[in-house]
Amino acid sequence: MTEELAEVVRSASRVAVLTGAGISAESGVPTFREAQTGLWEQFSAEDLATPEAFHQAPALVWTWYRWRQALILQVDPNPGHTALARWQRQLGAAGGDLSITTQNVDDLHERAGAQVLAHLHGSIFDHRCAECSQLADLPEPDYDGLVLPPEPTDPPSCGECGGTLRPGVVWFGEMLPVDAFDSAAATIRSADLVVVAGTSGIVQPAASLPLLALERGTPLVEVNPEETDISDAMDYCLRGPSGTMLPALAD
Ligand code: BJW
Repeated sequence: MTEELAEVVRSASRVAVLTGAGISAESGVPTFREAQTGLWEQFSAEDLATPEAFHQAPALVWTWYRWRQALILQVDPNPGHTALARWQRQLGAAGGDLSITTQNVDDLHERAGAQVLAHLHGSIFDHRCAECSQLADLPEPDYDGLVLPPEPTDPPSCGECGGTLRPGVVWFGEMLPVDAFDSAAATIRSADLVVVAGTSGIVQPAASLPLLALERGTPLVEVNPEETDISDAMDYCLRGPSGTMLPALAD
């Protein structure tokens, strides 16, 4: 990290962070656009995360989400998550603020001790009826997400209307939760530093959020081992894994 960036970070008291799948990669959660393994290697995540896929093959899509839940439950936050949680506490104690907006449906920021302002694409642990939208509590999956690919099983039925339960995530073609998106946009507009970590910057409208920083010339930092679709807009690019780069940035 350059001395110039270190000074930008030292002088920032309102920091807005946008995270994506890459921040959970070092915990063992596959990113969205990498090839899948095992039972799932014949499918792309992009093809499974759609209302059309759920309509055509509900058992397959449901079981994929239950398998991912099981996997997430078995992994731990990594140093990238804990660095953000620490930075959030430190800024908060000093009268500043660090907001975390994530595209991830996992709960690893929360388990690292951070407060998340917005889960733009929902939570993999929420469930609701695909027909009447009634929320439903379900037990955790009872198989090993790291090892055993289960046989596809049908999604359960809604206790209210008998409709089909679905994961509480945002699929392609669906609207993001408006409140979550608006809060994220507001914190980016009022930030004095914006950090974008572990996202390919491909999926809209989340990918456009950091670009709101350009309105006021707020410094933008990208943390990603690879160049992304939004790298050109960045003032600083830290090319490396977030488990190494975020502690270096925050501490
Ligand atoms: C590391 C690392 C390490 C690796 N450290 N980094 C133009 C304008 C507006 C909308 C559209 C548009 N064109 C098309 C659209 C529609 C669509 C869209 O954006 N499609 C694109 C494919 C082009 N968007 C939508 O449909 C959204 N809704 C919407 O726009 O509503 C209005 C509308 C309705 C109808 C028609 C048109 C508009 C909804 C998007 C919902 C996205 N949902 C998913 C699934 C969530 C549930 C689930 O998890 O199953 O969200 S898709 C998937 O992508 C998931 C992710 O949150 C999201 C973003 O992915 P992310 O996080 O960036 O991950 P990856 O895998 O792409 O990248 C990982 C990165 O990590 C890489 O860069 C690595 O290098 C890096 N990395 N290791 C740091 N150790």
